[in-house]
Amino acid sequence: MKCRRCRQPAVVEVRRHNAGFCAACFDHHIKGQVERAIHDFQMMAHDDRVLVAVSGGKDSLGLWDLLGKLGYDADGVYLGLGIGEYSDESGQMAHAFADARGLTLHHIDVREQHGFDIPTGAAAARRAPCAACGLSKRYLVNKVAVESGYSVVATGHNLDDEAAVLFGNVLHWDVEYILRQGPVLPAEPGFVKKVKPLVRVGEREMAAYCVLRGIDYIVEECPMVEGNTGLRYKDTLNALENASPGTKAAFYLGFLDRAAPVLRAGAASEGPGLVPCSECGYPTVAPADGAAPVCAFCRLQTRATTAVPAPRRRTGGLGA
Ligand code: Q46
Ligand code: ZN
Repeated sequence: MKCRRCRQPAVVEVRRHNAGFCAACFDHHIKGQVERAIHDFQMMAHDDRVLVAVSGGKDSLGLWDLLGKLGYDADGVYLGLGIGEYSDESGQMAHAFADARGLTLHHIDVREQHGFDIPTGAAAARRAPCAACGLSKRYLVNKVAVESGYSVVATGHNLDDEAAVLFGNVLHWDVEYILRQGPVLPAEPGFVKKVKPLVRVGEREMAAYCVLRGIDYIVEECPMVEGNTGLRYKDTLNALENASPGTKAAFYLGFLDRAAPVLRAGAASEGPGLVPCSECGYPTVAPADGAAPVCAFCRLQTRATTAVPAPRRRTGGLGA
């Protein structure tokens, strides 16, 4: 197979585009997809201060690399979730990437700073680990962004991730989530703008991008992902994609282009009113019963720390 752009031998095949690329032209292709997403959805400008949520995986490290190449002023934030060796290794990957390039990486150790880690905290609070983890990540990354003056938070959600989430939301007709699903969440008081510049790039493409760029990333999945329904949706979409390349992009990008505007036009314009959390001051939904408002993270932290035994010794050596 020859490179679509320069006719040299191809090293990567992108079936969705029915094309092969040599290493240099693949790099050009991925950069173009990210630039197009940033432009089409008005994600950020060159005078924005961008904070990349870095997990040590291919998507977030590849994204950080791409934003730098595209000339954006982007720092990173890594959250130590306390998920055993997975966290130790992913933290090392994130720090090695930042150190090699002289980039700024904020490091938040959830246990040291908030008194619980995800496995024990989720169990103590009787929450599914991924639910406790997801809400902690959203809260803590936003907190770092607000407190350090960033104007945009960028996450490494790719086309496969977003298509799987949309698929799940459609299967259950979770209209509220469908209305909020998009590559940009605008800023609101207490919340920094959130963007997903990889929505036009598939998971395999990001892995190939990192390999060709020599970016070391953690290949192992988080051990807590097992049983996560999102994985089943990804498997189903992969089967459809294998039979008919381009299905995922048609589903998700078609939703953004044609379905989302119609749904939003027909939706009630106002979301629930937000009030400051009585414990941390960040916005949260006002309780209907008139009780003191407490945000989901503060509730989780209280329940997790009340029942958690003495802190476990950390095995990694990644201080702030
Ligand atoms: S890190 Fe956290 Fe993921 Fe692990 S516990 Fe679940 S949500 S699977 S991206
Ligand atoms: Zn709070």
